[in-house]
Amino acid sequence: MFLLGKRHLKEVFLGIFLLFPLLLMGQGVKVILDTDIDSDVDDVGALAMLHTLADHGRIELLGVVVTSDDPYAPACTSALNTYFGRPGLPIGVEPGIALNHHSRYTREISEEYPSSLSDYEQAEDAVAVYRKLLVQSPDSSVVIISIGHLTNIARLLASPADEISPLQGKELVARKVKLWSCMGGHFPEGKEANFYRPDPASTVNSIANWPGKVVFAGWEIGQEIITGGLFLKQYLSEKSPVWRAYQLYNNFSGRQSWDQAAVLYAISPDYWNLESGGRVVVADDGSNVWEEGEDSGQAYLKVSHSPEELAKIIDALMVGVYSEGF
Ligand SMILES: [Ca+2]
Repeated sequence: MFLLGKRHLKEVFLGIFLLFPLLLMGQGVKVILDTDIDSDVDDVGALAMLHTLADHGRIELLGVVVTSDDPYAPACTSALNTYFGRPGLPIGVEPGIALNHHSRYTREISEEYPSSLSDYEQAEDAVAVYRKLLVQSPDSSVVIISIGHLTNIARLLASPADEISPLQGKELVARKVKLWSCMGGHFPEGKEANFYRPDPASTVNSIANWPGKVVFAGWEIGQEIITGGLFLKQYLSEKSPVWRAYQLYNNFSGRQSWDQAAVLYAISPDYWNLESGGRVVVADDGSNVWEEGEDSGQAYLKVSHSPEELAKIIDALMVGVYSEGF
């Protein structure tokens, strides 16, 4: 397969497309990504998918909230956005926190590629970015995809009325957001990093105060979907920062797709079944359990397609191949 040319690549993918029905959730859905783009590389894959989807009009990428204490994470994000032709995309951070470099790729990406942010302090407050992007959007039009810990979502929900909007954060979310697709938790019960590290109180607060629909892509979903391996190495330009990030991370050994699952669900919900009728209960240590009961607006993903099939779609979107059948 890896000896095929790019023309043959498209034929391979056309074969995949026929396996799937049209699963359009509506063109041009407005997306805000909230990412801890630092310790793992699946955040890079998720952001690459969103740029591919935006390039084809499937989504409108409004901005990226960087929920990370890595000093190079915002500039790395900006470098990726710049590479994909969106240098002016708003980027928010949590201001004033202690920074700690712990990534295998953020520094390199931020130094080797042009970006419109030079350092962490140059980025706007994530709460202001969230509030501005929500205010500018029609009611019930925004999908928030979170693929990191929930510090900035908790800050948004707790934010007071200000010069951006007379609405308090929770009211603003209730009015503007139609879906929160959250990579987090382990279902039906367990302990997963986005929920417990480093800020489990934000998980408890975010989930308790979220006023709308939330769907969790638990650890067990992305764990089985391996992407970013030799396929990406072969079919992505070596000049791409996505290629470079995966090279630096594990030299194309393949990686789980926890974050990309939350992206794929947000645009094509029919790739999974939903378990609803109940709610997630998060303990103070960030561990979680699904408690069956009345519909709460919460649900979690359950497998309905093979991980290998989903991996092909995710890999395709990560290297820029798109079909409306996705
Ligand atoms: Ca992540």
